[in-house]
Amino acid sequence: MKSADVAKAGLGTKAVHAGQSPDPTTGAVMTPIYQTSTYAQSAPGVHQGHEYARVTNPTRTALEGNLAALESAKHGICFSSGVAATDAVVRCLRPGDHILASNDLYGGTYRLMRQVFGPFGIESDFVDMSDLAGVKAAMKPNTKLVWIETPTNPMVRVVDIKALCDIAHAAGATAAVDNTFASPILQRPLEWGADLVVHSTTKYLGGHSDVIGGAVCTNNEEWNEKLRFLVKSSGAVPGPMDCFLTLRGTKTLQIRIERHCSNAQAVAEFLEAHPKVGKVYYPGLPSFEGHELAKRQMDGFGGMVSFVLKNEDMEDATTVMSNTHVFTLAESLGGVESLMNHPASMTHGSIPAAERHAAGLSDTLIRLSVGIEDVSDLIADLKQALERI
Ligand code: P1T
Repeated sequence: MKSADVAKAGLGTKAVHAGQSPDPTTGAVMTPIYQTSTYAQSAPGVHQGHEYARVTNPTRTALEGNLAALESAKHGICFSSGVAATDAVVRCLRPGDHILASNDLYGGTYRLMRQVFGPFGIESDFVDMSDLAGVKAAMKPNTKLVWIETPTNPMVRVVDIKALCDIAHAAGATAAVDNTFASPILQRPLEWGADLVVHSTTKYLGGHSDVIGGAVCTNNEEWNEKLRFLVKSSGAVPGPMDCFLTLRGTKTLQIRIERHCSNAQAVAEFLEAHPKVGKVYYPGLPSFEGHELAKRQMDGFGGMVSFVLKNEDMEDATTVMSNTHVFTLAESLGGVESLMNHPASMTHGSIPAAERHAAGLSDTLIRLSVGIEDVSDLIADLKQALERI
């Protein structure tokens, strides 16, 4: 497709075509894996757009164009992991700057901000971003970055992107949204005023649990330049094979997300009706606090469901987590296969228990990444595991 036509097309079409066209030398329909570290120059400085593969690689360039199109962005910048993408954004701050972040967020993001950047003089505070007055009160004169996750990891809370971006901008801060849980099919934060969208492409974008990657998308020229400078200078780049796998993943993103959403809705409804289950966290449940906001801000409710048992007993929770056969107990999310995770000991173990508890994250919370299998098999699997307690 011509790029002008792709720009006007729907998200499903963009997912398949944006950033790519048949290879001009061979006609290959799929973007080749340009497995090279460097590019020939016919005279010093005379080349075909690529000099050295840390800086650019055609497979990565195709992926960057694809992700930018999906996020309504001019620029996409790819990194070797989601954490590397976050690292690059935070690295653009200076000692003495302050980050205000969500208190319900990926544990690795907390660890990076506090334990890696704290010693370099970058302060960070973590607050409940559904409390807009609390967010305003927590802003400091040196707040340079407001870090938003929605839906949050692991409690799938939905927070108001536009209202939070307005608060950030009124204070002259940059608003970044980690859009990993929603994917651009369900939510495009730049359209709500965010300056930066960050992804762990390891998750829904890659979609098959076979690659680690990250990306930042932006319409802001200054941020694009800063991040590209870091790509070149710090070098946390994905390899061409990883970019190819991610690009192959995004082609089916829209249909996978549809199935993730419908399966997750059914799983959440099953859990909510189950006598042994306590609170179920899923934006698609009318009983869930963020449901109305999710209806306005998102085009679907996503594939992530968390829950606690009614008795909040750790031994019982362990029994459930150790006895599923379709859900695999593992870190990560967003792949075609269903995963189950225990945030307190796995993905969020680096957040001190007191802070986890203050944010409402129970030690017995179980997080599900609902895959695209037959939903009857998923529900039967959870049912038999719950029957063991
Ligand atoms: O794993 P990596 O690609 O580096 O992505 C980090 C990351 C960033 N943002 C969010 C919202 C995430 O959930 C993650 C990674 N999360 C997990 C591995 C997990 O199981 O929650």
